[in-house]
Amino acid sequence: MKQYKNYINGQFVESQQVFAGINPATGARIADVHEATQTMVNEAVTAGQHAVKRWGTRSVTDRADMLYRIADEIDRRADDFLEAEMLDTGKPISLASKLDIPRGAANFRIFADILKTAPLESFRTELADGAHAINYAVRKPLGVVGIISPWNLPLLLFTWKVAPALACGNAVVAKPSEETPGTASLLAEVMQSVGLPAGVFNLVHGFGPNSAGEFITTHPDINAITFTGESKTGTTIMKAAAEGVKPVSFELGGKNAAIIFADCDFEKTVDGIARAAFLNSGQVCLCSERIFVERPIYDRFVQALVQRAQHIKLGDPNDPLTTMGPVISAGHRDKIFSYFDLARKEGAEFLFGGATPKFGNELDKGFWVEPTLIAGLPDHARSVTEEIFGPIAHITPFDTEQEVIQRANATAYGLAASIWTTHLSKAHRVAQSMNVGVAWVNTWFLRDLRTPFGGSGLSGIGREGGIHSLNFYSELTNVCIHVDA
Ligand code: NAD
Ligand code: 6OD
Repeated sequence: MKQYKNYINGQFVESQQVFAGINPATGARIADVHEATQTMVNEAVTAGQHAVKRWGTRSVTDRADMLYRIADEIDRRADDFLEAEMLDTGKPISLASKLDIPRGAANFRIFADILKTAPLESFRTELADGAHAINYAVRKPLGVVGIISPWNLPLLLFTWKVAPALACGNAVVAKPSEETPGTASLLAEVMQSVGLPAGVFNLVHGFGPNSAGEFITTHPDINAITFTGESKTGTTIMKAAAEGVKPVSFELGGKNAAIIFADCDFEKTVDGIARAAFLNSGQVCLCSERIFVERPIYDRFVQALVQRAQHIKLGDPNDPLTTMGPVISAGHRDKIFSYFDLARKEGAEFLFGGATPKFGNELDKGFWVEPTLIAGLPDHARSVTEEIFGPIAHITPFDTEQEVIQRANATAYGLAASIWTTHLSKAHRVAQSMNVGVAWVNTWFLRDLRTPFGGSGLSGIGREGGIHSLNFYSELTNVCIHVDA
């Protein structure tokens, strides 16, 4: 049985309280996870406070070199990371080997590059007497940053925050989801083996309320909180952060629209939408749960999308031909099925899926949901407005550009949208009218890590990525120097 321990002040720390790590593909117990106590979280914060005094004053070159070493070590241990990620999530090797693990390393490399090349602003102020002032900004660490991440892209989303926080000279106390502790634990081994000073990276395992999550967010000496997860959890964390007026960065839920115009490149669009609806069993915050198709191609598009869904291969995550894994847990599967029931009650037509696949082997004990496509619901139906976060999408026709912009924007979320058309001006017009953090045209989940990423409304607060991450994870001091005439 794997043992996933806490990593505090450079040491792996066991706990008396242990919970089970489960492989969602089979339901089998795969790990003992050592839950951090309040005392352990306090020790992690104290270690961070001491460590940041040295780490935060190291040169940019030194810190960047350390990040490159971390990236290289993740690459060297890619197979270990792959195994841990697949056991924790059940995601197929075809996905984890292409997306999650390479992005884990890339996050460190890219934020090292960004740190070394990011400009700092400088302004010259002309004064009436002929004198002038020179203003320039300097970047300083915030201190100890609390990082809390979800289970859907565990290594990718954990490192997406750890890397820039360390780049900016902070220490971190970081908690992965209780569902997916594996890759974060390996990352702690990487930090130790590359010689990151003790206390700079602290890992604590546990749950949210009355556990490590709450202990981090309510700790008075945590200087900032960065969180990815459900919008409701964001509300709770924001209340805790209000107590110390702490900066927060929130990447939350979505109910994203895909808009398909009749002039799209049909085959590429069907492929793109099948990916946007079902990648990672629909468990990507950016997935398209609302698909709008211009009426002249609606029937043909539905038929083609159903065909693509039929070709999705659920099964053994280690089989390179498998393209879809299970959902994360029995609880999450039940939530998704409760939405299937709701959709039926609301009058949805199930065009495809809606059930549990049968394998006739150990996978039958896992948490599986077929890719599912529904239609026929009004835009205000609960199953069309609430985030389900599973392999399900609702598809509906539209008639005009203005109508679809209004319908796509009629949501409390504002994370992402995709627009599929070959008409250049329409692409720009519609993309710019979306009330979202990211609008893709003729593609989906194509990431350049220098670009702003985040959401509006229930989808979050702030932007990370590139300079935006550096700005969140640093305190800027403006130095203003008077120069006599
Ligand atoms: P979640 O909110 O249940 O849990 C996320 C993390 O928060 C976990 O580590 C959990 O232990 C912790 N947590 C829970 N309650 C807490 C509390 N009271 N105090 C402190 N920590 C607490 O989310 P999840 O189910 O793990 O992830 C799925 C959700 O994440 C979906 O809503 C999805 O859209 C969202 N998500 C958003 C993005 C984005 O970039 N916008 C990315 C990935 C996932
Ligand atoms: O690609 C990223 O940087 C990112 N934050 C992706 C989020 C995916 C949501 O599940």
